[in-house]
Amino acid sequence: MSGPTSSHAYGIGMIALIIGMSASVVFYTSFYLPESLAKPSVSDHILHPEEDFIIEIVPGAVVEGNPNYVPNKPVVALTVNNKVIWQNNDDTAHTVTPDHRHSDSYSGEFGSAGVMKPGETYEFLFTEPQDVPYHCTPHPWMEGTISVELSRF
Ligand SMILES: [Cu+2]
Repeated sequence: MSGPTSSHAYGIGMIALIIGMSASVVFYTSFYLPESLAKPSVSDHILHPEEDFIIEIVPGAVVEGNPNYVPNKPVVALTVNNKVIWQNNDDTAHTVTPDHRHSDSYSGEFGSAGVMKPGETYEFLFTEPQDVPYHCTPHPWMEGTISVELSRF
């Protein structure tokens, strides 16, 4: 007589186990995961600075000794001009590649993906103070540094 009872208990146990597992999956995907993947909260003024800052890769930049990234060592300020756009005005493809792997905690990895062809741009939103020395992969004599500081106001 104990046969049916124990298999009944076994069935209920299995159902409880399945419900428990589904509940943890739902909890994990809808609460835990989004929380851990969420980007740090950044002030709206930093996400939408007053103006863009343009660094031009000037015509003739490919020739060693010529100016290349212009301006070459600018300082930009958070909330003012922390969105930086590199614009390739040369007739050769170039890159913007950090000297050492570098990332911004909001925007992620810094550096152009592959080359920027003539006329193309690469933009990056800096959200925290940092100094990033960078260069061009095909033309390592092309070097620049971008510095990001807190706004004084
Ligand atoms: Cu180059």
